[in-house]
Amino acid sequence: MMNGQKEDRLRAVRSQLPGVQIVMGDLADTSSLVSVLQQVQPDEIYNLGAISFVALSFSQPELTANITGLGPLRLLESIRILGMEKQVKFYQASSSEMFGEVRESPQRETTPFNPRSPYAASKAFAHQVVVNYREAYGIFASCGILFNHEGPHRGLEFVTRKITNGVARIKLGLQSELRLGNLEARRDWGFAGDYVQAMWLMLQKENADDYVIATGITKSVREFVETAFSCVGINDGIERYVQYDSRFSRPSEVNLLVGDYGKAKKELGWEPSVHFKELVGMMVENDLRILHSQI
Ligand code: G4F
Repeated sequence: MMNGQKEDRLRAVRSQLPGVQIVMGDLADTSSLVSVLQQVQPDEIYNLGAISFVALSFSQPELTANITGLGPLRLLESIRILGMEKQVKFYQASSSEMFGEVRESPQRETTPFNPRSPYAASKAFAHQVVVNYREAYGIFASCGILFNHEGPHRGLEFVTRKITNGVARIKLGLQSELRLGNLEARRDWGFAGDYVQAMWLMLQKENADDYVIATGITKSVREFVETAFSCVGINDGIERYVQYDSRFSRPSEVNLLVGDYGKAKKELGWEPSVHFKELVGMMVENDLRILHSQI
């Protein structure tokens, strides 16, 4: 099942990569996964499929557990059903949300999980299942514990794109306020393109393992908003345009995330290449370009 925005993003990918073929499967249905794997005979599987919007997981916890938690289990079982354990490499998109109310900072591969949402609890379940299938059945299965990764293709429901789109609209006189929830939450924000490179590097290793992928720098939502406004030359944007709206606050919040990517640097030779200001600027520019083309 896909909403319109996701379909648009998939079409955009396909138009940039003409050789890409889209085959439909459903993480809620093992038989469809078995048939996709049979048809495609993949060397590598990257499971990025999930109900990935944390806020939605509070209103649809069972759906989230089914897709985000059980989906990877179904994929791994499909590999086993088909006897592909030695033929395929599996990547699981684990999430920094699993650290939740953090037990140490910065968070690394050994930091205990303390999830704060049905989404995070589902990701923690999936993560442990992947580790178990690696140990129990010898499947080459690696988890990337990815901190927030952003870019022009980010959905509008996530705070970064909501901000850059809102700021661009305000700059062009198309919008007069930006309604947000908690401005004090801190995240470790990196560029999605860098993080995709890390996923690929994990599956090129000789042995499967788990890696934190992050920038090591944490910024608040407030700092993201200020930086986005400053990109369009507005210095008092928060006071002038931002309104608090309790609808965008969560029943339980993750207050601080900051990752230690030391293991990925040492073992994968990976480092982030895009820094915070550049990332925000790239996203604001992209939204301005899109809006200009629509006016
Ligand atoms: O952009 P967010 O919705 O992303 P969140 O919850 O950090 O999760 C993202 O990153 C995870 C990796 O750590 C992924 F696993 C996950 O799938 C997703 O990609 O919210 C970021 C922060 C939160 O603290 C939220 O409470 O922004 C705060 N926030 C404040 N106002 C808002 C808003 N978030 C949203 N979406 N919308 C608001 O208006």
